[in-house]
Amino acid sequence: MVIKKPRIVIIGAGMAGLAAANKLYKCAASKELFELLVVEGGTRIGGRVNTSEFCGDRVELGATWIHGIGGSPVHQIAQEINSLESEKPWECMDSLTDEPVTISEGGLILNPSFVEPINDLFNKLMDFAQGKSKSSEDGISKNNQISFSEFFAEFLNAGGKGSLESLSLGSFLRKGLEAYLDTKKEEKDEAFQSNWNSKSLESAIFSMLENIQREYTSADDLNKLDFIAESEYRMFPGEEITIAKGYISIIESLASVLPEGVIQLGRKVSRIEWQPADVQTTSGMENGNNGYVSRPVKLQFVDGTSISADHLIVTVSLGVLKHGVCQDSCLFSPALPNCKIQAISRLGFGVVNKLFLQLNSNKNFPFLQMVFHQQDSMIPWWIKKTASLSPIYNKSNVLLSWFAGEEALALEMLSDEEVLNGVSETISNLLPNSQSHCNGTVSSDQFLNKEVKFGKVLKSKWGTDPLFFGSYSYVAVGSSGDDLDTMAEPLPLPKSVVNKNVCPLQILFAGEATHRTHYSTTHGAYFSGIREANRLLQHYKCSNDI
Ligand SMILES: Cc1cc2nc3c(=O)[nH]c(=O)nc-3n(C[C@H](O)[C@H](O)[C@H](O)COP(=O)(O)OP(=O)(O)OC[C@H]3O[C@@H](n4cnc5c(N)ncnc54)[C@H](O)[C@@H]3O)c2cc1C
Ligand SMILES: *[C@@H]1O[C@H](CO)[C@@H](O)[C@H](O)[C@H]1NC(C)=O
Ligand SMILES: *[C@@H]1O[C@H](CO)[C@@H](O)[C@H](O)[C@H]1NC(C)=O
Ligand SMILES: CC(=O)N[C@H]1CO[C@H](CO)[C@@H](O)[C@@H]1O
Repeated sequence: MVIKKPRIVIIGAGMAGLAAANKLYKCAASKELFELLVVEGGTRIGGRVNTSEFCGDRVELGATWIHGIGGSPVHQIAQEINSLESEKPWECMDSLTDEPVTISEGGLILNPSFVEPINDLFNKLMDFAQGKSKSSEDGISKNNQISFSEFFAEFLNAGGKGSLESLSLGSFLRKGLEAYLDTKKEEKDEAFQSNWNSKSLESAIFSMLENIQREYTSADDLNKLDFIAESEYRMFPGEEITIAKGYISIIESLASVLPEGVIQLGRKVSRIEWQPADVQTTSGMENGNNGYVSRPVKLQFVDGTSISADHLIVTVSLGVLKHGVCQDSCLFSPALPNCKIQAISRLGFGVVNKLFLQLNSNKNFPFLQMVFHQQDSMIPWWIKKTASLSPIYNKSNVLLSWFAGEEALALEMLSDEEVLNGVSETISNLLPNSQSHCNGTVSSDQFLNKEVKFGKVLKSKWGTDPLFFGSYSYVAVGSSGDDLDTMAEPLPLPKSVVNKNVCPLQILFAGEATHRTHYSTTHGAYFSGIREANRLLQHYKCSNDI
């Protein structure tokens, strides 16, 4: 009698899928216990990890940073495989340690002493939102005696906003700025050149900082970010660093334990059939005397082929799920339970893209922070919410900018020529006139008044790629951390598995958007993959200590 081993299929060879496969495979007993398969729709492994090369430098088109090295499993792997050093130049962003040069539209170079207080204000507001400082000692500005708790109480009372439930990070930040500017009302509103006065300039610097936050979160508009969830998000302590041998080295390390053939590329799943409690069919579910066990899950691929599985781990992005459950082409049959559909549609999934430019002229391009007019700007709209343009390491001739939201999506549609024209226009607006300095002196003129010429262009395209439909998830106003937990629940939902005939754990969910406190990151994806692997290992009582 032939008893087939349980077959586990994982959809997606990104961080979550490969972490799960690695864990399942490494559990010694599982080699005997399971048949394991990873099906990937793309032609490469890595998913949103996409290390590439540009002008001889190693660059990341997707995941870039290890967000805090203390306790990060990604950092641990990077150390183990010696990935933090490299002969070949990489996107190490050490120029970040240099003082940024902040220039506003029209060519006004801003003295750090002018930028610093706004930076301070912004950081304190963010610390408060993230629950790092609830103490009333932290005034919103050193000079002003407003305490955060007072400010916050006032803020909640104002405008009938009352309930925390619908509070967005964006409106909280803006109120903070208003409160700050109000306390400075007495001071003379100095007029500077290029249609700036101190208030509009402070406000524009604040916007630049908000735009950095848009890139961190992928939220097109900070008013869409849930305020409460902000304090649930966890960061690892310690430095934030990039990976010298590339993020892909982590992925390759996870994949390296899997025997050939386990990962199948170019296998895009078009339909997932499963057997929830209420449409239970009896055919072949019993382990009959013929030894044949029919598997409850069936996968159909775009090329018309199909495969069955006992357990499926779905790691596709929230963007793919949003398309899969809400549009006419339904990925799941029967449809997912309503609570899942609700969570998928409520949670946010935004677009973040990176733009790399080859610099053909002067190699001393600064770490440039760009402050633009909110209205009446001369800058192309898709650049106006970009906060910085900087070399990827000291004196590199590769420059990098990050884009978020609508602007990031627009970037994907632009031709290289349109991108170069827009950036050149912006640079010549900022740089050539930069002789007069707002309140102070300028440290270095070496990069000024020199012609800036660009060569090649490389950009990511996460928004339009149908294997992703975006970059990473965020907790949108109207959703909550509970939705992230709902995302992680296996199917059939445990409460419906009362009937002995229903196969448990048919569809499991991993991926960054299933992690309540580390969503949006590679380590969140990693943890989620391990979590689902453990769920199956426990189910099969496979010893877990490796
Ligand atoms: C521009 C950018 C910058 C980022 N920066 C950072 C950073 O600095 N630090 C950080 O920690 N994180 C960062 N992230 C986030 C990080 O990359 C992701 O959170 C993480 O890689 C997600 O892994 P995952 O396994 O959950 O999903 P994915 O990597 O998306 O893996 C899912 C896989 O499923 C495949 N797939 C999709 N649909 C199908 C289908 N129908 N059939 C078969 N296969 C399918 C996809 O091709 C993909 O390979 C960034 C992401 C982007 C886009
Ligand atoms: C980068 O170069 C500048 C001068 O060109 C130097 O002052 C600075 O220390 C360098 N930074 C690093 C991290 O090497
Ligand atoms: C991944 O990188 C390659 C270049 O190496 C690029 O062509 C591709 O568009 C990138 N994928 C996405 C989604 O940006
Ligand atoms: C040169 C100059 O005017 N410097 C002033 C810049 O602003 C700070 C406070 O914001 C003053 O202390 C400096 O005197």
